[in-house]
Amino acid sequence: MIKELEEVKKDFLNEINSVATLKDIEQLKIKYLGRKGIISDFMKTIPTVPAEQRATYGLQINTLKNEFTSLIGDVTRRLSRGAIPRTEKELFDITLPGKQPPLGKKHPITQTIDDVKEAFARLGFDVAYGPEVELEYYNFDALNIPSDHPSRTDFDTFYIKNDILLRSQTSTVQIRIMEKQKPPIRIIAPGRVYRPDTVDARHSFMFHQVEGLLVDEGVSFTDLKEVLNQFIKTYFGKDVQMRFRPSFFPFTEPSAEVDISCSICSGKGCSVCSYSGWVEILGAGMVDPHVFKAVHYDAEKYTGFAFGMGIERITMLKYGIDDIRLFYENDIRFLSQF
Ligand code: 2U9
Repeated sequence: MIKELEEVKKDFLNEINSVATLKDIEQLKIKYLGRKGIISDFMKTIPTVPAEQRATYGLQINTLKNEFTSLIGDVTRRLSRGAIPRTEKELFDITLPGKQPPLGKKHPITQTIDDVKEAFARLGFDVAYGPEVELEYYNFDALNIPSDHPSRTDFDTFYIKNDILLRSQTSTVQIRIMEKQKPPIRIIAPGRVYRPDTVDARHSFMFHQVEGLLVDEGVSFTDLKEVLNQFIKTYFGKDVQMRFRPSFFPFTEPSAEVDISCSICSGKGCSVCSYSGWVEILGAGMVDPHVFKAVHYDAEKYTGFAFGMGIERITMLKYGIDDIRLFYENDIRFLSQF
């Protein structure tokens, strides 16, 4: 190869090695391969070369042109893939279709809490919250739970120290509200509660509850029944039936456990309802006068009702979920179905 062509090749290689953007490579291409570029200038000198050297000379220029074209192609592709930063203008292609960001959604437990809040908001209930680390007084004493009650032992309650524990029910919130406010009271208290149960398909050491409390003059058991009836119809559907069974809780008197017709088999009988057609969904009753005494309410003047239910439980019944652990495993395949 003649000396001038070797010089050109050396310059070209130096320059292409320091190229950083697509703009640089475009300029390099114009400089060497453009219509008025260096290679083109060499082409124009072919007729001036003696006839016997002309073919070799032409071939050398052409080889060089092919080499430059190929190298420019390589670097252009590398820069387009983003191996070397490109300018913002080069990155932005208005004609490309937009990217769909992956959209998250609410956890089914959060969704149920929202549904319950909405159902009770229609009936005039406010929402109240309180601490998960509680005093024994709010979790037991104020709720008329006797000092020898089995739920107070460390088989049923997580103690942090002496009289400080992880709340095992959200009733603590209602006591705290009643301490601060006079009737009328109409609240629901959703939140996490803790019990040292062995984890299985139906139990967890932490779950969610929502409890409700209504206190006013002249509140009767009939009011309780109709409030729960309204809630059940809103949450589970219009065709769901409700039934009350007598029960006992230290904080309500009289007390009841409430069943609904099985939402999985519509009461015909299935494994969820143990072929009885009914499933228990909550407990309820009229607030025991001892509880009113603890918060200095006049039990002669005021009456009230309270109820409590497990959020996981009602969610499982509504959607036919057979294992509580699914709520806590963060498996997107499960969570994305709701
Ligand atoms: C105050 C007075 C009374 C709340 C109530 C129940 C009945 C009940 C359980 C349902 C399933 C707990 O999650 S669960 O295991 N709850 O059966 N809860 S009455 O009674 C109250 C609350 C607050 C001041």
